[in-house]
Amino acid sequence: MTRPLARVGIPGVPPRQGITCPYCFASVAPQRILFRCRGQSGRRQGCIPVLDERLAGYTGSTAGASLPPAFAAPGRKGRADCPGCGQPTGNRACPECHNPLPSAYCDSPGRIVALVGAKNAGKSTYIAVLLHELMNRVGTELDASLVACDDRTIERYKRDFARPLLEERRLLPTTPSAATGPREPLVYLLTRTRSRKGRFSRPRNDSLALVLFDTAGEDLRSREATDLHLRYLEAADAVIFLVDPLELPGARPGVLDAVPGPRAGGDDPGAGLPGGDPAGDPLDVIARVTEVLRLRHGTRPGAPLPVPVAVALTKIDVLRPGLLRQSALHRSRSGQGVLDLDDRDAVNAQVRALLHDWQAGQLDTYLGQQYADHALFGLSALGGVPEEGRVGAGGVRPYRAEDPLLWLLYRFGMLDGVRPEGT
Ligand SMILES: Nc1nc2c(ncn2[C@@H]2O[C@H](COP(=O)(O)OP(=O)(O)O)[C@@H](O)[C@H]2O)c(=O)[nH]1
Ligand SMILES: [Mg+2]
Ligand SMILES: [Zn+2]
Ligand SMILES: [Zn+2]
Repeated sequence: MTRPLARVGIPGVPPRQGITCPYCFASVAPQRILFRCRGQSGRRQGCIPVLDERLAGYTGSTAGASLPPAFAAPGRKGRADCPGCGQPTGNRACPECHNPLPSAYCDSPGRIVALVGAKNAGKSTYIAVLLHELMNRVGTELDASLVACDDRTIERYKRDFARPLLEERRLLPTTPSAATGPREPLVYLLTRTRSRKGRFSRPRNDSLALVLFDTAGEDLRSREATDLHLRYLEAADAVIFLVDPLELPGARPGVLDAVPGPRAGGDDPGAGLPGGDPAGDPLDVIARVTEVLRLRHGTRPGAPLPVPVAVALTKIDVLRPGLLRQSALHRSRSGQGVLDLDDRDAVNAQVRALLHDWQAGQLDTYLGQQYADHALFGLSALGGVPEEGRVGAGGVRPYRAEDPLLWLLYRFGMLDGVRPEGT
């Protein structure tokens, strides 16, 4: 049976109207987006920095919140003159939280991709590796740039993700719950320039806002999940859902002997207990996310949600080699800057078969009932089983980590799909 995702030329998901701030998720009409003075620099005249209380309120700190003033103005072609100093500026800011909005994001409504998963599913590790891949190998392959939208994102990515995991090869610490500290997303803009067919067409830039919350599992569990997390999910145009195969009891026989049981040795009180923590059950977490998405889309209970969902089994390096040998998941992607739809179908079918073998077919059935479009993936961020809190001897060797994102780019019309066999 052909699933919708396998068809070439399916219409893309329609873009939303107006702009959703990727920091506070307010929906903002384009004419309400603020400008921010560029300030003084070298010989350029401009306003001096002052504390931006709105921004400080959002970040929970005055550090980095002293900036030249933000102001409302009609603007022309994305520019306006600062009422304070008279200098022109093209810098934009959200009228609600005063975070910077990249002008490319203001020009073409970007899409927001949200990443979710239970505690220990591998989110932090995946974020570290996916961003690194997009900034390097995959970015080159796609001819795409990945740019952090603010300085805090740059600093936090380095300090909390790249340096410990990729440089020092230490596993990342458990993400604290949002209740214990302010959490804000890492916000990136992924931009691809694509030439268009036709004599008079100019190349077009397509951009995607990658908004990555390293959500602690508890934040999705509790009914009183923080407001920001709910808005994050409600605003999502697509969801990447990470599932740890070690949380699926039926998968145990397929797991290498060297790999400890669910959450063994972790700081979770339920660590190592058979069945782990019921609230971390992947189907439960997906169901909670689905409830939130239904609030926004207001669809009838039975009607499928239009949000594309990529569901990825993480840590597939823990599976016995025999399980993957000569299979789609064992092959590498061709890496041609396109989505290979034959490969996509094969991986989707294999992951579906694995889920059914593991008595987790319900997961697939549920997704099929709830979402108009879901796709299954298998990936490994580390590429090998970690040992004693550290990345394995070979270093970080991600495997198919970018696949879910490539599929979403394809669904958004930002990446071509091909069938190499020419069917
Ligand atoms: N074998 C293997 N283990 C992984 C991989 N990614 C994460 N892990 C393990 O899963 C644990 C939890 O990962 P983490 O990213 O902190 O999960 P989070 O709670 O969802 O943010 C890590 O400490 C690693 O032990 C992977 O690609 N392969
Ligand atoms: Mg984490
Ligand atoms: Zn000024
Ligand atoms: Zn905002």
